[in-house]
Amino acid sequence: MGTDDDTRAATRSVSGDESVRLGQWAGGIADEPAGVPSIRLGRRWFSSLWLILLAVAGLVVAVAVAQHVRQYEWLQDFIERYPGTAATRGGIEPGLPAWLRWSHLFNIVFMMFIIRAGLQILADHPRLYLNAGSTPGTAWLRLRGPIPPDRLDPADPSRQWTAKDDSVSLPKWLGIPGIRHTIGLARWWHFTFDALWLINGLIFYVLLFSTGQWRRIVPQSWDVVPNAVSTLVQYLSLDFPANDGFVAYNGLQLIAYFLTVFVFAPLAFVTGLLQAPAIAARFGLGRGPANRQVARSVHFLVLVWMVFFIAVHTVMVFTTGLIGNLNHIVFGTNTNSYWALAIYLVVMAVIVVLWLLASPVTLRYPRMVQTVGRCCVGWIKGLMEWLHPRADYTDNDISPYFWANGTLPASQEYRRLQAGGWAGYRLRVYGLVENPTEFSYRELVSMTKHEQITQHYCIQGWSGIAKWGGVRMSDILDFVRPLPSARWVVFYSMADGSEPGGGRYYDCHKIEHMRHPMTLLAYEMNGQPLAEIHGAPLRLRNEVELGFKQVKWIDAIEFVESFDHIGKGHGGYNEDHEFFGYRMPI
Ligand SMILES: Nc1nc2c(c(=O)[nH]1)N[C@H]1C(S)=C(S)[C@@H](COP(=O)(O)O)O[C@H]1N2
Ligand SMILES: [Mo]
Repeated sequence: MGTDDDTRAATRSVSGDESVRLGQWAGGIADEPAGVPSIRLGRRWFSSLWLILLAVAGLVVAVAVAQHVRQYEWLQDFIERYPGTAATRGGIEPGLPAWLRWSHLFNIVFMMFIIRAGLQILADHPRLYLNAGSTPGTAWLRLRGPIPPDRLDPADPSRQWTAKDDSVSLPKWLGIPGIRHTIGLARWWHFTFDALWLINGLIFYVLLFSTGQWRRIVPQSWDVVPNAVSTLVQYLSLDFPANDGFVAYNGLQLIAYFLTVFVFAPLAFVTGLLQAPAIAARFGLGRGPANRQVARSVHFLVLVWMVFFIAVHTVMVFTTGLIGNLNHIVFGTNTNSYWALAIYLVVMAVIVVLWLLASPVTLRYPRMVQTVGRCCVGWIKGLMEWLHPRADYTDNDISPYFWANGTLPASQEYRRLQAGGWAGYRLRVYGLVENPTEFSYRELVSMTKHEQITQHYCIQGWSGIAKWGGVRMSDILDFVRPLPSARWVVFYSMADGSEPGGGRYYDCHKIEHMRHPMTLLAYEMNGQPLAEIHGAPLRLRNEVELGFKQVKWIDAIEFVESFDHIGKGHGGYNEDHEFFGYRMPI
């Protein structure tokens, strides 16, 4: 094979205008719009539109029933006894303080970006499961039709249905930035605004409890339940209870706010983290009830609640005295000024403009989105890279099907080596090492073999558990002896990345990770020689990082001080071309 400089030159490609263009993006992948979500009941799939129909029908029936029963005296007695808002509620200053009103405004803006980018992330693997292996055919929700069953045979690599084939696009006004397989960009939006939302939430919690305002949204006695039932009946019978929101919330509001602030918001945070390879590998949460696919499903259900909450909340603001309500949230006073409406309309106009700008700006300036995102949250992700993985899976956990991803090697050279049973294969290890070495396949296989059962976490959302067998990177390091100046380890693939002319696939890893006993150059998967689709003859396992960093079809390994001069200098092929981050423990 070629020289070191050849390998590097092959990863380089021209930059210049880097805007995302449909038709060229992600290797010219054709558009595949998301469908309306469908939900599986047993063996049949139902469009979620039925849920909307059911909800409307249910609401109409509920109104009829509520209006009917409201004529009964026992119910009128009940409502009189529990009017909706508990009478004895001391300790709350009436009105909403300024910090609360600002926090509410920031929350709207942050959540708008979080939700839209979150949908884009879902669209990159548009199926939700409960099992850790993301087994085809076991999804409970999906945004597109079934996977073509004739494309699930790993022995037929060029016809394999990859996770990338499975991704779908969203309308640009809905997802950020809408186009298919833009998860790298969507994640910067999602995580950056997550961080802002968490800071906002933390300040909100602290001020809530230090000012006594918590009493507004934390139920303090069980009479909140009958009061909530009473409120619900009053609303449904279309004879609304008095809006006393300036002073205290009714039972239904109290429960809804409490759940949103103290149950669903923390749940969103926890289920987000549970999807991270570093967290799951550290705390052994990869299988069982907290596995990534359950976390992803619950994360999605939190989104459904949030959207439902926002919709109902907005309808109630409009139908229970709009001007008064707007005065509460804009000025914090119990007044009826039209200025509140004017300010509300201006703020909403700004929000609409931000909404409409998000996708076009992202598509036009993707590198800026990556850079800003990396500054805001890259370093937080970097902290998680210090977690140590552990493997506590058993053979029983191994996934029956393991999704595949990536662009297969296309060179004659690869075919020749493959046909020769890898007899001619050489792994070149070079760069900042005392002892640059070429390892033959035979030599690698004759070194001490290690096996581990671990879980793979693709950035797109799927996961899978497999047993990997191979050589520890630490053994390779002992052999080649890195120099103190070596800080990064670059894995070059024999395969190109997805972009035509984009050059060789590669990725950089921290040298600290290479010493970990679970960092492996794997040549076996589930007790069999590695299949072509999964990276034969050699692929990397670094158990704290996402799937795209596990370079397949490894050609060479280079030790460097910095990766600025490699490819476009962002730390890997997908970092260069799809604007991923190079620190990806989450
Ligand atoms: N050379 C190369 N390695 C690659 C890729 C690729 O496109 N080219 N894709 C990565 C991605 S995105 C994932 S999720 C894993 C998938 O590994 P698998 O096909 O064995 O599941 O390989 C990674 N390694
Ligand atoms: Mo991936």
